[in-house]
Amino acid sequence: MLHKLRSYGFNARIFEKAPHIGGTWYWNKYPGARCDTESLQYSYQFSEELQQEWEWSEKYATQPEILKYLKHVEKKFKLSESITLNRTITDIIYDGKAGLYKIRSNHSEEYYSKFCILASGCLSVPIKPNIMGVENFTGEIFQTSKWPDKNIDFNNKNVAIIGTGSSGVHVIPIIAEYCKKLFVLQRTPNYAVPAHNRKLSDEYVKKFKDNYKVNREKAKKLVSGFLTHYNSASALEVNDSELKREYDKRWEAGGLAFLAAFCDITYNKSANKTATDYIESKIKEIVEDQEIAKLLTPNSIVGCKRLVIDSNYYATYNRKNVALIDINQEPIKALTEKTLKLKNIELDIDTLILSTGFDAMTGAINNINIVGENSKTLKDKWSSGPSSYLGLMVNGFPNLFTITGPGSPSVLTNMIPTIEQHVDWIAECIRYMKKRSYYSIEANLEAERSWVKFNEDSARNTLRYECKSWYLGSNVKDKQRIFLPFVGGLPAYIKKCEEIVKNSYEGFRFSN
Ligand code: NA7
Repeated sequence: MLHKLRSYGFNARIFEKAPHIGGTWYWNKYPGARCDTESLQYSYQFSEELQQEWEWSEKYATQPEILKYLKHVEKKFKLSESITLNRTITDIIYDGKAGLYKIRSNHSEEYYSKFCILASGCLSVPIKPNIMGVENFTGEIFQTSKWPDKNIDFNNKNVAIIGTGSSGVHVIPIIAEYCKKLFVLQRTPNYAVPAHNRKLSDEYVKKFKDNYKVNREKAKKLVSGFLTHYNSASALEVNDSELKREYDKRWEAGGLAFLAAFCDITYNKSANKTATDYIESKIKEIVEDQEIAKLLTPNSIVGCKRLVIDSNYYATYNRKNVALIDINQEPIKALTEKTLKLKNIELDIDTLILSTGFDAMTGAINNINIVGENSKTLKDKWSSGPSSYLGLMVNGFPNLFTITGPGSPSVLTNMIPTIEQHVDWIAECIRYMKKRSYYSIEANLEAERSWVKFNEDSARNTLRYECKSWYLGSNVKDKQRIFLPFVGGLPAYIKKCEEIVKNSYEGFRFSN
């Protein structure tokens, strides 16, 4: 965004809470942290030179490699001079008379800006459980989402981990290799399919890079925004051997493309059951102890929660030093100096790891006191659930944009191209305003309401409401249940954004 605005001749500055750039890829530096989207696609496309010169080493990049890439981008485009690190923005207050936002930081600084763009992340506010007696614990507690910048020695340590989402599934097999004993405290099992991560071959990279532009264009026409083969056949129309052949192929290839094995997996319960039956048979096959296999089996809808991409997760439960504990049977009671007390068991532990998720999509925005027209706060406006036109702007908050805000495809798609689409849209909008001497832009209430309703109705036509997930806000106490990302896929969303622009920014109003 900064690079784009600068290239259009605007003044811009980034404020970043962390002491380092990188966002998600700075904070989540736990062992095993890796992207679940292929590295050649999980990267910027705004510069052909950048995408040609950067060399990804693996199919799924590790956190350190992505952070290195982001630092390279920062250096290449000389961004650091316009980035202020270690700044938490506390208030963003609209002054209608001046037509400016007053932006305050935790360093008691005040800045004034005509436009304000929130790029505060979809998964950037971690949540953690309240465990009684936590202050008495003499061991160490780590959160995957706030992992310290140092090597942690797990040798000879008894470790407990809470949370078996993507982060937990990534970190568990790695720590299990080093620690004395690993207790995995599971509340809900997740479906995981293998990553089959590998070094990228020179031939593969060359072929992909030779066709980068074409590949990117093709990806934009797919619902997820990443290039993969979407099978147009229904899971209910093929016979058992065809079904198995397709799932075997997807399992062997690895990755999120498993959900594209058939066109109706995410829409039709019976079709979905063919996929869950397949994964469940794999769990039974991999995990030796069938009682543990049963505990790891979700008996749910695959793709309702985020599908987890794993490396060696299920096989880790065949290790003698790993124990799986169902906290529905054995709820966590308290921490003492050296133990984690469950209902009937006491675990002697040195280290506790929390991988308990995030207040997704609205957490970071709601952490800022954002005040719009008529002194109305965004938090108040969103008290019965977030509403936004396209996940880009909110009525009552002129000149305030969100990148991948609630109501945008964001987390259901390949994040980087999705972010770039927002960046382009916002930059073009500001340039359009400048050319016409418009001072402000604001989303119309009606357009906003109908977009929220459209997304909510669309989500209810899928299987997304069949489970509790952070997509719905159900992992945060008292958070309104609304389907947060746009479910209609990237092509439909891009088309809508383009049509709006063609129709002189339909659904927005400008003023001068
Ligand atoms: P997730 O996917 O939200 O997973 C969090 C996990 O923590 C999940 O298994 C939760 O169980 C569990 N959890 C949360 N709170 C508790 C408490 N209080 N007690 C026990 N267990 C708890 O977060 P991740 O960081 O793994 O992944 C987030 C995204 O990052 C992921 O989807 C990818 O897009 C990358 P629950 O299912 O709520 O019962």
